[in-house]
Amino acid sequence: WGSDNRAIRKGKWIGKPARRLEDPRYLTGAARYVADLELPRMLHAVYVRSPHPHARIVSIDKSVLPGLGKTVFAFTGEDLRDVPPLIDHVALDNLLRTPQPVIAIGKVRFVGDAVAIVLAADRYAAEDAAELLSSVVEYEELPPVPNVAASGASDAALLFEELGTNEIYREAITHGEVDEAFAKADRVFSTPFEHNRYMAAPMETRGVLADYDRADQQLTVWSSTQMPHFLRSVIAGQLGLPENKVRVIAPEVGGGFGMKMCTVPEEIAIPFIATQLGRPVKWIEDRHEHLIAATHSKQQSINLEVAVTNDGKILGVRGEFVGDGGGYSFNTESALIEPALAAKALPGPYRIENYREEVGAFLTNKSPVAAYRGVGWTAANTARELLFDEAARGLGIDPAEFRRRNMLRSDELPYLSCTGQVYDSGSYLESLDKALEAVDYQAFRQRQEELRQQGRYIGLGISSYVEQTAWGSESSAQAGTPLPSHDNATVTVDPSGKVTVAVSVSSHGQGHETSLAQIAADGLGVDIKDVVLLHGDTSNTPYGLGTYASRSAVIGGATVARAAADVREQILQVAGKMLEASPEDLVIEDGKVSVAGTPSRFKTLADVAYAAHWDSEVRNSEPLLSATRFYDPPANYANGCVVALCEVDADTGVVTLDRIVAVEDCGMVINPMIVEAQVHGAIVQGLGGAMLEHLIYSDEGQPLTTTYMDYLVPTFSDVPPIEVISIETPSPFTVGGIKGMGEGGQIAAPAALANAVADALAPFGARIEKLPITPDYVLRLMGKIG
Ligand code: MCN
Ligand code: SMO
Repeated sequence: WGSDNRAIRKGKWIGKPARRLEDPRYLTGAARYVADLELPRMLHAVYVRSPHPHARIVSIDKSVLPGLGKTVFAFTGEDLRDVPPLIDHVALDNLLRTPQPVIAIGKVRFVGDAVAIVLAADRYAAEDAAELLSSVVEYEELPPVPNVAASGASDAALLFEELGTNEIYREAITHGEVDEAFAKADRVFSTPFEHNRYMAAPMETRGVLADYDRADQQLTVWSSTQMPHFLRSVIAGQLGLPENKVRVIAPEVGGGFGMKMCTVPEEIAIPFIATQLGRPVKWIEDRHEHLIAATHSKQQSINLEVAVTNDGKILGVRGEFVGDGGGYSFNTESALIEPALAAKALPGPYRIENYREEVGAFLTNKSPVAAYRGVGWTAANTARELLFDEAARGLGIDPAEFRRRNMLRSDELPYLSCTGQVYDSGSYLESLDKALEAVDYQAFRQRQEELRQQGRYIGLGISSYVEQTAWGSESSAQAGTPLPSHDNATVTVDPSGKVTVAVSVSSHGQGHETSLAQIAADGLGVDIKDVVLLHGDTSNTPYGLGTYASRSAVIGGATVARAAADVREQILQVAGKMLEASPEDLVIEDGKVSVAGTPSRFKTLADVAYAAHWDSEVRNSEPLLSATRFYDPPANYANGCVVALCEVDADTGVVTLDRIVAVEDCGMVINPMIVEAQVHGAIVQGLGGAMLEHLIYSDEGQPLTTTYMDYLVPTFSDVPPIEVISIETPSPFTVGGIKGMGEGGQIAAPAALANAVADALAPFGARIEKLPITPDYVLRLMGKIG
C-alpha cells in the first residue's frame, strides 16, 4: 500500500479538528429528511399492525372502508403475495431460516407485525381508515411465546410450524484445552447475565417515500437508510426490476445506529405499492409504532465461567450465549447477530487461549432483533468485565492488576485470538494505565475507604475493550457472519478546479462531509470548503455497502485517498506540460501547482483544470480529471478503556454518575473533534442501556414500554462530564494506519458503569446479573427490598 500510505498522512487538514461542514444546515433546521419531502399526488401510508403477539389472521374485510379504490386504498399480505419474503444472508448451513413476508400472510408473530397498509391523500384520512380496518381484522389467537424459556419448552407453540422447533441455531466450538484448563484451576468464577432488550431509538424514526414513473418505468425510493446501494439491490431483486431502473436516495438521515442497516419490510412494501398505484407513497413511522415495530436489539443471556489461578492468571473461559431473536430471524445478519458476535468477541484484549463458546438462538413473539451500535460486543464486554471484577474481588487482587496480568502487550501484536480474530496493533495496557492515571486511582481507593466509614458508597468501574472496526470481507468473516463487501469512491476535479467526491459510504450524522473532505483536500492540495461530498444517492455515487460497523473512516478514507492520488497524477501531467517541468518536480498546495523549490513558478489548480478540459495541447489522453478506486480492508481493531465513577444513595438506590473517562485508540485520527464527539455519543447510548432503557414485554407477550414515558432514553441531566483521551497506534494493515471507532463507547460504557455500581456495593456482597441498573434493582442488591 506504499503510495496509498503517502496519500493519507497528517497534513494541512488530516489530523485537525476542522469544524463540521454539515452542521449549519442541521443547526438552522434547513436539513431535509424523508418526512419533509412532498410530491404531487402523493398518498400517505399508515400501517395496520397486530395487537396480538401470536395469532392466525382469519379475515381482513377491506370492504368496510368508504371510498375503497377511489380515495382510500388498502393492501394486505395476500395482495403482496408475489413479493418474495425477506431472508437473512448469513452463510451458515445449520441456521434455520424464517422467511418474513413484507406484510404478514396467514399469521402474525409479534405485537406490531404488519397486517395491512392503508393509504389516503392525507395522514388524517389514512389514520382513520387504518383504525377502521384494524377494528375488523379477525384473528384466532395462538399461545404467546414471550421469552426464551417459554420458547424452548417442549410444549411451546411454534412460531414457524414447518421448522418443528423455535430454536433456530445451536453450535458449540472449543478452542484449545478447555476441560484441562478448568481441571487445573485454583478457582472458578461464574455469572449468569441477562442483557436487556433495548433499541437504537434514533431521533428520526424510520420513513420511506417511493415514486414510480410509469413513463420510463423508473422507481425512486427515498429511505432513511444507512446502505443505499445494498437497499437498491434488495428492492430490485424483490420487485423483479433491473437495478438501473431503481434509484435509492438516503436524504438527511437523523441517526441510524445500526437500526437502519440492511432492509426493513417497509422498504419493500411501500415501493411495491407505489408501482401498483402509479402514485407516490410516503410512510413516516410514529414513535409509538417505532417502539413496538422497529427492530429491537441487544437482548441475550450469557452464562460465563472463568478458570483462574490464585495469583489471577486466566486459564480458560466457558461461555454460553443465547439470543432472543423475536418473531423472525431478521435479515440483518439473522437472530445470531447478538449471540454469535458476542461469542467471537468475548476474549477482548486478553490472552485467552482455552475457550469454549456455545451459541444458541430462539424465536419469541417479540419485535425482531437486529443491529444496534456495538452489536453483540456490548453484551460480551459487559459480561466479561463484570466477571473479571468478580474474580478479582474473590481472589483479593485489585481489578486493574487482574486485568494487567492477563492483557495482551503491544509487543505481542499482531495476535491471532483463539476465535480467529487478528488483532493488528493496539495499546491495551497503556489505555488502562492512562485512564486510571486520569482519575487518580490510588487517591480514589483511599477516599472510597474513608467514605464507607461514613456510610457513603462510591464506586469505580473499569472496562477495557477492543472494537473490531471497518468491516470489509475479512472482518465480517472473522466475526462469524461472512458478508463479502467492498466500497468505492470517485474523485473528480471540474473545469473550474473545484473538487467533487462521490462515496459509497453514507453519512447519517458521523460528519463524513467534513472528515472525508479533509482527506481529499490534503490529497489534492485544496481547502476543504472547495470539496463537495456526494453520498447517499445511488444515481451519483459508485456502488458499495454503505455505513455500518465503523467502516467509513478506514474504507471511505482509503477510497477517497486512492482516487485523489490518481487524480493528482492526472493534474501533475497537465501542469508539467504547462510549466515545462517534470511532473515529479511539482507540488500542489493551497490550490496552486508549483515547481518544488521555486514557488513563483506556478499555475493555479483552476488554470490547470481548465486547460485539462479545454486545451488540446496539454490535455491527457483521457481528458477528465477523475478516478474511481476501491477498498476492502484487512480486519483491524481499535481499543481503549472506559472508567466510570459513581455514588450510590443507600436510602433510595439512586446511582449518581460523577465522571467518565474514556481512552480511545483508533489509530491515525482524521478529525479529533469528530472522534471525541463520537465517543461522547456512544458512551451516552451505552449509559442509556446500562441505567435506563428497557423494552419490557408482559408474560402474555404484550409490549409495556410503548411511549417515552415508560421507555427512558437518557437526557442531558443524566449525563456526567465525559473526558476523552486519545492514543494513536496506527494499524500496520490499513491505508494510513486508520482504524474505525464509531462504536467503542457503547461497547465499553455499560461495563464501566455496572462495575462502578458493583464496586460501590461491594460491602453488600452485591453482584450485578442484569441491566438496566434501576433504583429498585440497587435496593434489591443491597438487601433492602425483597
Ligand atoms: N474518524 C476519524 N478518525 C478515525 C476514525 C474515525 O476522524 N481514525 C471519524 C470518521 O471520519 C467519521 C467518524 O469519526 O466522521 C466515525 O467514523 P467510523 O468509526 O469510520 O464510523 P462510520 O463513519 O462508519 O459510522 C458508523 C458508526 C456506527 S457502526 C454506528 S452504529 C453509529 C456511529 O457510527 N451510528 C451513528 N456513530 C453515529 N453517529 C451518528 N451521529 N449517527 C449514527 O447513526
Ligand atoms: S450497529 Mo453500526 O451501524 O454497525
